[in-house]
Amino acid sequence: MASSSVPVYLRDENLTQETRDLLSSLPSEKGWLVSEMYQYEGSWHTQAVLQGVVNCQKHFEANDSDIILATLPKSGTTWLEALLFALIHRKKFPVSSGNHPLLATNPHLLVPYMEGDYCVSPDVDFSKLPSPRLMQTHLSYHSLPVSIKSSSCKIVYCCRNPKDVFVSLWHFGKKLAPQETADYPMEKALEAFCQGKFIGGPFWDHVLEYWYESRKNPNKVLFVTYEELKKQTGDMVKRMAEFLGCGFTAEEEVSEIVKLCSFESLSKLEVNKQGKLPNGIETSAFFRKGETGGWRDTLSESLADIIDRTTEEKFGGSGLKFSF
Ligand code: PAP
Repeated sequence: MASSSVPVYLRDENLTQETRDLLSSLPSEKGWLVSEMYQYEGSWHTQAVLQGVVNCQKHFEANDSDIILATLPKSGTTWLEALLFALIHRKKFPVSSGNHPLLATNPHLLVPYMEGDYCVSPDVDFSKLPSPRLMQTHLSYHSLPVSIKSSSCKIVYCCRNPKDVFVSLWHFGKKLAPQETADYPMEKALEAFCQGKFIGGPFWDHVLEYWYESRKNPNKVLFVTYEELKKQTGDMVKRMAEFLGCGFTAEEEVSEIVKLCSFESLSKLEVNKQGKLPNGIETSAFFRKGETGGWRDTLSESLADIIDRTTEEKFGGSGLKFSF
């Protein structure tokens, strides 16, 4: 696959014998965007990410002060990385200073992707991160490293309307790997998404598990949605700050953080227009439209209905609803 346009973390290279042995025992499926996906602890991963998941589970040691951002891909990761980074480090990096790290660095480089970093090696050093450490994961709650659950570290979980998640993924895949996705019809990709056979999926199990955990243990897990963040960004930033123990004082302004991290501001920065991540992905791929309900210009009503029906079936009785 050396000539593939698929980025390194989605390719199946540099696997250890231990990973190869594990892979041979797992259910596998041909995936959209990747040649093969494997089901581990209920979720679907590429070979490379699976190696990262296992390394992360074995070697990551959480500190009590750590903050973990958990999301499914395309659910608001980049935005939340920026908002959380800006709010927890606002004393160290004043937003009004004119040289805030977010102005010169893509959020993915300020907030490490845990299982992504562990893909390459079991020896990952997060000790140089500014304190409190902020890291990001796409892992399901039950697959998180034990120390995240046993320590007092906090988890912020963000989910997004599944139709927008699917559409965002669809365009991301097309941009990333035009050759590999060219002959794959949307109907087939959507069917796989609804069956949970998508990288990081199943969508519904991932969301529900964090939803129930947040209700059981509201001091440990804060559950937010992309849609409520869009509607009332300032209030949500304040709520996240309270949850993380660094609430805003009456005099402090939240609006500067909201503005700095907005789609309009971040997407216009040179670093997010022209940059590349070390894994080869162009930073512009993380900024497309940044809207709620944007699925309408890509999904037909009948395809949207399939996702709606699946959502109703899976979320029935949970109290969770998406209005877009
Ligand atoms: P990732 O999980 O692969 O890192 P993630 O950041 O969750 O991706 O998803 C990208 C989506 O968030 C894109 O949505 P779209 O395709 O529907 O447009 C992207 O535009 C959107 N996004 C990125 N930054 C922001 C932001 N600052 N505010 C709102 N939405 C954003």
